[in-house]
Amino acid sequence: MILQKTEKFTLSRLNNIQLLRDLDDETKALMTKYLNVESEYRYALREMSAKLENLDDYCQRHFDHNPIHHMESRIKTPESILEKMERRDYQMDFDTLRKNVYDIAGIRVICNYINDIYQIVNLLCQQRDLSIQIKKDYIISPKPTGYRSLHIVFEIELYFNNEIKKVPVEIQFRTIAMDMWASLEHELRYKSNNNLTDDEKNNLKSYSDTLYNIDLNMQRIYIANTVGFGGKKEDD
Ligand code: 0O2
Repeated sequence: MILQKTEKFTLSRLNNIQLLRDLDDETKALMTKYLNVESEYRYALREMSAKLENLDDYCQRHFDHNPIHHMESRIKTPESILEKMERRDYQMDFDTLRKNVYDIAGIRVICNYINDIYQIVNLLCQQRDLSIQIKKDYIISPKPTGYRSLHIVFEIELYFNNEIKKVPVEIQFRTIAMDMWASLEHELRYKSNNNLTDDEKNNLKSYSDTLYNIDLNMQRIYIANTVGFGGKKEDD
């Protein structure tokens, strides 16, 4: 299984009848609405994850190469959604949530090589029920911290009872090296209470550049020795 599910459905325990019984009617209605909205993002996450797994399987069969090393997915917790809405000073209603928060359903796709990332995105773009809503390429233009990843919010069409809904899913694509850097940097920043010294910040940035060069060099070796997906063409 390449999909490591890390979904935490904090509110799912509210499905517990005992808990629901204790709530007043207004809160109960609000919770039910929230769970309904959240379920749409969960369906979208599942469909998107299946598409990615299928693409990886297809590439394995036809090109003898798995572009995806592994995936992680999660539904943003209600606490985290509220924190983001407060931080951005949004109105606290479901309409504003739907229109402004794109990362309620999130997937991190860790690829072997940089080219794998762009090949997978190309293959996804050919699928008619998907469209790109937002694209931020922090691989080509890394953040000042050194953070590298390709962030894409895809809208996926979901079929409900006589209704088609477009639901956003944010995918962060990165290589194994970029993922290693991002998770350690995130932890270091957290441990230092966001108080890393300038030297430490500069070092982290230069480690990110070094890892990027390693990514490029490993990819060169892969291309030189591979025919097919991401490698040399048959007539090269
Ligand atoms: P989580 O739990 O990872 O989702 P915002 O979402 O408001 O923070 P924006 O502009 O919508 O900001 O999104 P952006 O900056 O394109 O991407 C935000 C996510 O990218 C972050 O999610 C991180 O996962 C990752 N990220 C961005 N910059 C850095 C960085 O410098 N270092 C590391 N390690 N990760 C980064 P969240 O919101 O932190 O939470």
